[in-house]
Amino acid sequence: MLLNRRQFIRMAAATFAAIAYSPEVLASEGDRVITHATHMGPLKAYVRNGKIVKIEAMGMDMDPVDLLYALKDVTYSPNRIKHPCVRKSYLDGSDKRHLRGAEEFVRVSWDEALDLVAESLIKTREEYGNESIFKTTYARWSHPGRIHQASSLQARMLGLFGGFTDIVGDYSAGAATRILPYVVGDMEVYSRQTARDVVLENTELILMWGTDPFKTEKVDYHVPIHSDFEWFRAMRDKGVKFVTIDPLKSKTCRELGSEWVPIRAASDVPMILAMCYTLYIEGLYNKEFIEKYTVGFYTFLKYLTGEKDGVVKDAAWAEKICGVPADKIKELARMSVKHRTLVTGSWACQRIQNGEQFHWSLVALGSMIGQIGLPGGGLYLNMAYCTAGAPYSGAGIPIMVSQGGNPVQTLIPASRMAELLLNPGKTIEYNGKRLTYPNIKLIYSAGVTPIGHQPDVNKLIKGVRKADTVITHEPWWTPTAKYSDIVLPATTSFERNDLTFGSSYGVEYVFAMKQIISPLFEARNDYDIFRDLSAKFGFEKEFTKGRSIDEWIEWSYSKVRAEVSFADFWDKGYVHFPPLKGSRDFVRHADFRNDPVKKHLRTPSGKIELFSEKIASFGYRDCPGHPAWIEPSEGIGSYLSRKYPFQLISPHPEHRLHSQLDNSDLSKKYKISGREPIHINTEDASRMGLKEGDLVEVYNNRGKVIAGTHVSDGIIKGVVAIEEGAWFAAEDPADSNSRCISGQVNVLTSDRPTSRLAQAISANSCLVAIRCCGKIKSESFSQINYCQIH
Ligand SMILES: Nc1nc2c(c(=O)[nH]1)N[C@H]1C(S)=C(S)[C@@H](COP(=O)(O)OP(=O)(O)OC[C@H]3O[C@@H](n4cnc5c(=O)[nH]c(N)nc54)[C@H](O)[C@@H]3O)O[C@H]1N2
Ligand SMILES: Nc1nc2c(c(=O)[nH]1)N[C@H]1C(S)=C(S)[C@@H](COP(=O)(O)OP(=O)(O)OC[C@H]3O[C@@H](n4cnc5c(=O)[nH]c(N)nc54)[C@H](O)[C@@H]3O)O[C@H]1N2
Ligand SMILES: [Mo]
Repeated sequence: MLLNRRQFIRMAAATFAAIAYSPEVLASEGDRVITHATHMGPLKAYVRNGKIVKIEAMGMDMDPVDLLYALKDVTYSPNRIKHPCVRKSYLDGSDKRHLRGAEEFVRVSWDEALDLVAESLIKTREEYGNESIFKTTYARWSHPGRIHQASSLQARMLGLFGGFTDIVGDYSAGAATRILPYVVGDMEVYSRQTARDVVLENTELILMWGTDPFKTEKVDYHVPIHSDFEWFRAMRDKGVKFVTIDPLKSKTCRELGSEWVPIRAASDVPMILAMCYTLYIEGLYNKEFIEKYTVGFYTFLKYLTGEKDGVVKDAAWAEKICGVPADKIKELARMSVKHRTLVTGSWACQRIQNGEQFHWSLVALGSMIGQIGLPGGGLYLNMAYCTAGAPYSGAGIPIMVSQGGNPVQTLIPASRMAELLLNPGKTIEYNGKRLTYPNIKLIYSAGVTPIGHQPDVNKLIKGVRKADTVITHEPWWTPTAKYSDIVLPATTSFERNDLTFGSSYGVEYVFAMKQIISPLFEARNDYDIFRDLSAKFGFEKEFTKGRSIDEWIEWSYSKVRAEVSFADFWDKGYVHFPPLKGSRDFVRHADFRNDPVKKHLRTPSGKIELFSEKIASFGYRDCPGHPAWIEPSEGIGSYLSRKYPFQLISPHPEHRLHSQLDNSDLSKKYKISGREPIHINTEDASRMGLKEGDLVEVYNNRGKVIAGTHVSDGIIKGVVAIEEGAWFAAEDPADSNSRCISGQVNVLTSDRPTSRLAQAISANSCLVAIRCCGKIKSESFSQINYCQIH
């Protein structure tokens, strides 16, 4: 049945109100209690008459978070996709692809939908080859299970189908993960870090560029048990000094009572270089460390002192760019060598133009301080993600259904989706190689939301509207689903059995993720969808290996080094693993410090490279052979800043997991008149006549969004912040440059890559202006939460 838009909105609003405003139901005796585990924590669900009435954190969760409870209302959200749907003109063959996102959908049967998916894949393969099929998934944030991992299952099916164009690198730390292997022989930002106990015992000072663990460790790539918060509080209580260098006074800064050093966005490199210069000119740096463990210092020094380019990288020079007073920069440099000091930096700081230089500069500073490899000193390049200092259990993790091989070798850097779609045949440089964009004809998303995570949404939509076919598996009518042709309703994690582990680095637990409720409406598991497609293509056996889902789960558990039988594990819902002996004593780089010859780093020289011949040999102007400050084209003082005076950053959302939970009740806690808040400094706001709660239009040459003003002293002047992840909602979906009325920040961000080296996302280098938003088409507001279709 196809409801008209008005009918649907009325119906959806009624259902939503019933769910949203019902008081929290108390557990009663007859309820079934079922355990599950999620990116937000392990939980117990109380089920009455087949419906979840209450979610409770499990006891091992040391600090349960609000996100966990919101999982209940999104399960029953009115914007669940109820049936397989196909965009009208795709189905009738008139192919008005320019109307993607603006046209109604028609409900079809599962058979019809899967036939259409299979036909489009076969047609694309026959006419253009497998390279023309683009799998958009690069991260795995849809759910933490080891079996129902949409991205791996999708790759498994498409690999057997002959392959697909895939993504290389990631969004999280795309620049760092490319440059650090040349510099320290490891991606470093994903590696195990010095054990918490060692830090608690030894560290005196922690310099945190942008790090906000009290926010970002609310979630885990697997299952968080939130044990880091206690560690940070113990350090605070012991008197460890924290310094937070961040345009925003972060949640962590407030929790820990850190010293807040406000800094302009995307300008940490000058500050860090000036600290290096201070250590050099004042003779405070650790010469023995530099001699014994690094190469290239003297080349770097020529740059630092201005011998190379005539610019002395001193604190006065840095202050002009980053806004941190020169005296503060010098004071922090001096302090860093007087104490046992950890240097940390968030990944946000490298999501900027030339973001590679952030981490390279930090390594240079850490080397000059000279405490790398000492207990509680040196670098800690992951302090805010998945508890990288947790003691490790050695349990062995449940194995994942493998994604299998991909016969197509074409890999496109994660940030390049719009460019790829718009410029087939274009060649780009990437990490010492050259890549040519294939001609993408079919876009396939499962467990990911590109119209959400990708920068420059309007440009992306132009690209998406070029493709022949766009397929999406989703539980909800997300923007990515709305801009598709074939939409397949996927089950949520609560509607299927699976297993996983937590925390990511500690592996203290293996969790059963038991099915809590029956699939809602016509939703099906991604696994079953890909299995059925495999059957149509004649490789079902290869896809399933003859296993049912329950058999996969048991097989996966068999790789865990547990003494508990599968049946007992499943019955109890989890197995706990104590830390391995010695894992509480781990010191990052201690072996290298103790024996730099035998335990050399995996760099060409075996040492830390402050000058890299390899990088220099690429000849990239945007990534020279040593750490350097490169004037951004979109930054403070750039030509564009005259027109767009505010720097806009897009931190990760405190009350969402990216876009997930945007449709939950939790959003009422922070949205302003239903829009994403824009954080603006009190003086900036008063100068512009803005007050708390005002709706404004934030705009630049890429797009316009409506946001709700949040006035704050906790943000530096000249910088504004909108958290990433609000669901995109076009004021006029037929217009590909339409204003976004929900405040999706990526309408404003640029898809300019960090540099030729990493080609990574640079979303935090973004300039905008703010003005009155005028009249907003009233009816369109309801699109934010309610899909007007089917
Ligand atoms: N401006 C800006 N943009 C950013 C960032 C930034 O800092 N600034 N950060 C970036 C980073 S680091 C990341 S990792 C990305 C994250 O980008 P994404 O991984 O795309 O973000 P999510 O919103 O988590 O998307 C997961 C999607 O999977 C869906 N889903 C959930 N369960 C299932 C399931 O069982 N099956 C299927 N088929 N789908 C399911 C959810 O509804 C959701 O739409 O965002 C990036 N974007
Ligand atoms: N609640 C929640 N937690 C998450 C996620 C989520 O979506 N929600 N996403 C997860 C994922 S996929 C990732 S990759 C990590 C991301 O982790 P991060 O990249 O560390 O997270 P962000 O929130 O982008 O940034 C952290 C801090 O850096 C600051 N910052 C931004 N730009 C600059 C800058 O130019 N200089 C300085 N000095 N500071 C700056 C921000 O204001 C913020 O306080 O978080 C993970 N944790
Ligand atoms: Mo990420």
